Amino acid sequence: MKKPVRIAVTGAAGAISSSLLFRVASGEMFGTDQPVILQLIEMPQAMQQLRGLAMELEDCALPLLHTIRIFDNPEAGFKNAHYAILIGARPRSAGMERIDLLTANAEIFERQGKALSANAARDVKVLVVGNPANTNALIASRNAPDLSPTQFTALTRLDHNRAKGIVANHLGVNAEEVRKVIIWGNHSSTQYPDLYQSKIFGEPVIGPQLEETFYQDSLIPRIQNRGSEIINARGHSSAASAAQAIIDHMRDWAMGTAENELVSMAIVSDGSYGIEKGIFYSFPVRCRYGRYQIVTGLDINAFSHKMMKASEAELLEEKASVNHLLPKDTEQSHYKLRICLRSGKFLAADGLLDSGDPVLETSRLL
Ligand code: NAX
Repeated sequence: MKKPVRIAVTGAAGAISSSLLFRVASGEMFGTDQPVILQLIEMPQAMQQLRGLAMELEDCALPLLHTIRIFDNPEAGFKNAHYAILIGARPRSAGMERIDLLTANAEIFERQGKALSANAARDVKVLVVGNPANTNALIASRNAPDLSPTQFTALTRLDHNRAKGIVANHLGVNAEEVRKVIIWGNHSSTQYPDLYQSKIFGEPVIGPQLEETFYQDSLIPRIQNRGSEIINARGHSSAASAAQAIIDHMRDWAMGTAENELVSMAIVSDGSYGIEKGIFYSFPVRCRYGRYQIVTGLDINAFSHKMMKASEAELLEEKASVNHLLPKDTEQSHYKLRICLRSGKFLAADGLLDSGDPVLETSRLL
């Protein structure tokens, strides 16, 4: 039996976490031979509810669940964590402007970034789910001077999975057959679901299987607005599908992407595809050995370029509105990734990449 890994989860009593934790403790994230220690973090007023959830977990008598601990603060909750899943965030309330939402969340993620930096395992892998996820990841990362920016990611896998699922359903194929879908940019309605690189049974999706005007005029807005479509239909935001996306994101990051496939992760931009450095932007990546690399050299047409830039513009605007909360002393580490991180060179050179996809040569640790 392996040594247990410590998984910290914030917003642990909430809807997404309630779908997630039982599956993590059953081995769906890191495998059925990997015991887990769950470090569950909530607001002080939600501790009673969290205690109830912890009791239910205990009552499952799951063989892989080594320990459950509950915390009302991130400093103790992140202690020695190998993985940190940051779901808890301030929801938008009536009359709240977008800037108020950004600022309210900035305070939460500033504290959590500092707490991770001071307390988590040195190789912690962080996934930010709480919205606005990309900018929350930026704030956490900029407030974590003792960790690498590449240890922080934000969730766009739900958008990625949505695109795959919707296309598969539309064309009557299994979702697994829809390969190389990409989500570029922000986890918001400016995200760009790119199917120009996608293949089904080795054939391009756009053109032979899906008419381009239908893709641009109907399918893209449908994927971009899927979150609202779900809220309108069920009265609550996505929970089970978000949990699935979290499992997929963390599993692939830790254990590698499937053969001949890529996935979408929001990560700190290193300037690839002309995207401004230092923002958290969703790119196509491949993971190996617990690290990720951007898939580079893809053909970007004029339509894609315009869509990618629109989402970048939104992220730059979000960054500008929280700029005063981003410490200056971590700015350089977010702009000079290529200098501080080299592990990908080994990865690209070791001959284990299994397809002709070009990958970034100098990549990142983790
Ligand atoms: P819930 O309101 O059900 O749960 C959130 C929980 O977080 C609550 O129990 C709350 O007490 C807790 N919380 C709030 N601030 C906290 C803090 N500072 N420390 C610890 N816990 C804290 O929301 P849920 O449906 O679980 O969604 C959580 C977040 O995920 C929201 O921000 C939501 O917008 C975001 N989502 C992001 C997605 C993505 O793809 N990136 C998709 C799903 C989801 O919409």
